[in-house]
This record gives sequence, structure tokens and C-alpha cells, in this order.
Amino acid sequence: MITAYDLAREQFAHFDVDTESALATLATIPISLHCWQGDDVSGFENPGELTGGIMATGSYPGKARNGDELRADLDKTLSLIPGSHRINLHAIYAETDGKDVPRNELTADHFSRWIDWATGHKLGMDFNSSNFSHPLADDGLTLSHPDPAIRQFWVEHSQACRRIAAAMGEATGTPAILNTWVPDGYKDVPADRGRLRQNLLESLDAMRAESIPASLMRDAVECKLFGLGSESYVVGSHEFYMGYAVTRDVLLCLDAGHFHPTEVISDKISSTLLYVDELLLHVSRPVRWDSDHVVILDDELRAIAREIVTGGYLSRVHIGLDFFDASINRLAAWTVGTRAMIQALLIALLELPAIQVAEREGDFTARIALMEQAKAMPWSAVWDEYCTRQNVPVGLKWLGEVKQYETSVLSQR
Ligand code: RNT
Ligand code: ZN
Repeated sequence: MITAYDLAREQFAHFDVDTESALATLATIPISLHCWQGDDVSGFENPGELTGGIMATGSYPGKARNGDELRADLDKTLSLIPGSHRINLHAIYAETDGKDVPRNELTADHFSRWIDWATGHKLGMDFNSSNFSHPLADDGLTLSHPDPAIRQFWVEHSQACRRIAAAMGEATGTPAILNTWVPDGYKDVPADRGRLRQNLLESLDAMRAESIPASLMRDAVECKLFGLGSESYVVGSHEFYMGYAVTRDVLLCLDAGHFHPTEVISDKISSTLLYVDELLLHVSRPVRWDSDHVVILDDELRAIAREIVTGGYLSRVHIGLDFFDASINRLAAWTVGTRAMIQALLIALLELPAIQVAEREGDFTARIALMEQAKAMPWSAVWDEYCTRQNVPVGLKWLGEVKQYETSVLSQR
């Protein structure tokens, strides 16, 4: 019997695209799945509200309330997503058995259940210091705070997180990326833009003073244009962190929602990679602002994936997700977003080589024609084949499984 995949393979072969080699490459690309979609960035520390200028909206029932629930939700989600991936945690997901452990005293022991779970599933791990939802972050400043004692607390928190990340890297056999994002900024026009930036620079250097092998953990820094409550001034701006990453040889993190609304990170990949060795991406979907909507297969997602693939940057760009929608089933949110990211990578791997040839020959007529033809190619038959081979639901079959899980598990919470 001739399958849809057989026909698709032939159609792609006609344009010199080998679907088998695309599928083989696709299986090697890990996506770092952010745990915080599972509980609206609440964490397990205390029942306080989310602060730091980020916000999850919606009150869909059934969110995970502890590590076991969150891991169960991730187990189910991972069974719906093809490929081998990574898990991205925040410090607020520590499990302290009811003990009140200050963030600057967290150790890898508080993440032992996560580490055991990740190694059992052969998942790489990534990590984040949590510089928000905390009394010492209530005035919107952390690593750049004018009070040296408060700054020191957050430096110590970051130092603790670097050691935890190293332990994660050691246990999993793949370096954990520790991302640093701080909400620091001012709601209104500052009188002095330089002072807090100087503080942030010194704090970051202090946090990184301990040298840890790159085989265990790597540092990444994430810039932002504005947040709720930091509309007029963000200490860690793009220029600030670009300079930091270049001079300190750390990874630069580009979040899709952290620039001006018409600016896109797909256009920043080939530029920044001239100056930094590696990037971390926070793939997100801003709608009018940094709203962290669930990622879908839109033009920008496709552009991000094609830049990574056709630019030859697969080994230098680490793909992480960063969205949190509390208005729909949270497992569905993860599944839609992660599957869309993988679909975008597949489409990029199936790109018609003739497009590049036409551009190099200056034939922009053929370039636009081929780009439009590429959109009509039967990539979805290749995607279905990938899901079948990876033993995950084909097409929309995953939705029935999520609904079933909602009835049997989520609705009981
Ligand atoms: C906030 C940043 C940051 C967070 C997560 C929870 O604007 O994007 O990456 O979303 O760390
Ligand atoms: Zn982010």
C-alpha cells in the first residue's frame, strides 16, 4: 500500500529534499520544556502571588500543586510529544518537605526528586534562578538593588543556583544552562539610568566568581524591554546583556516577547551569533505585549526555526520554551506549543535547496515563487510519519488523551 508519507517523500525528492535525513536530524534536536506552564509560575515555596512584572491570566481548573502532580502532568505531556527533550526548572520548584529554606540556601538536595525523575526519563535539565515572587523583590529590584545586603542575598541565590545546575548537569551527563533573568526596573522615568546597571554588572560578576566546568553548567543572561511595573526602564536591557555575554563569554538568551512589538528574534540569531558562541532562546508568543501566549505555528515560529536550521546553527542555539496560559488545559498548552516548535523545525529541515540557489544567483523572482511553493509542500505527511515512528499520537489524537487525563486526574484536584 502506498502511504501519504511515500507520496510526500517522492514530492520532496523531486526538489532534492531527503525526508529521511530530515527526520533523522529532527530526532536529535532537544526542546527545553519549561515546567512553569504546569502551574502558572506558582512554584512550591508559598501561596504568594506571582510578581516581577510577569502575569499568567486565566483560572482553568486542575493546576499542579506539588512536585508529584507537576511531574505526572509532564509525564503525560511528554508522551504526546515526539523526540527526546529537556526539562527546564525554576528555583521556586524546590521540594523542601515543608521546611522554609531561604533561596540563598537552596542545594541540589532540594531538587533530588526532579533529578531522579529526569535521569530516569533520560531528560537533560536546565535551570533558572527565581528573582521574583519574594519579599526581597517586592520593590522591583534584585541583583541591581541599591541596598548591598539585598543585592548580596540575590547574588547568593544565584551562586546556589549555579551549583544546583552543575549537579543537574553532572547527574544527566549534559550541561545544564542556568538562565538569569531579573525583573529589575522602574515604573517611571529614572533620574539615573547608570547606577543600577553598574550594580547589576557587579552582581553578575560576583555570582559567576566560582568557576564551574562548562561540561556541567553554562550561564545565560536574558534581556527585556519592559515589564508590568517596569515600563520606563529595565536595568537588564538588550545592550546591557549583549555586552555582558560578549565580554564574559556566556550565553545570550533571546526571548521572543522581550523586544519592541515589530522586532523579531528570528532576525537577531545570525547577528548575535557573530559575537557570542551560543544562544538560548525563550520561544514565546507576544500578542500586543510580552503576553507569553502559547506558541503556535505562525510565521515568526517558522522564521526562528528556519534561521537556526538553514543558518547551520543547530549546535549553537538551545531552544527553550517560555509561555504560561492559565485559560486552557495546561497539558494541552504544553503539547500545542512544543509540537508546533518541532513542526517548525521539521518544515525548516525540509526547506527546498533551490531557494538558496535562486538567491545566490540573484534570481529573486524564483526565490519568492519557490518560497510560496514550499508552503504547499506536504510536510504534514512527514510529521505524521515522525509521530508514528516516535510512538506518539498522530494528528489530533493527543487531544482525546488530554481530555481523558483531565477527567481522570485534573478534575480530582
Ligand atoms: C520574564 C522572562 C522569564 C520568565 C521565566 C518564568 O519576562 O521571560 O524568562 O518568563 O523565567
Ligand atoms: Zn523568558
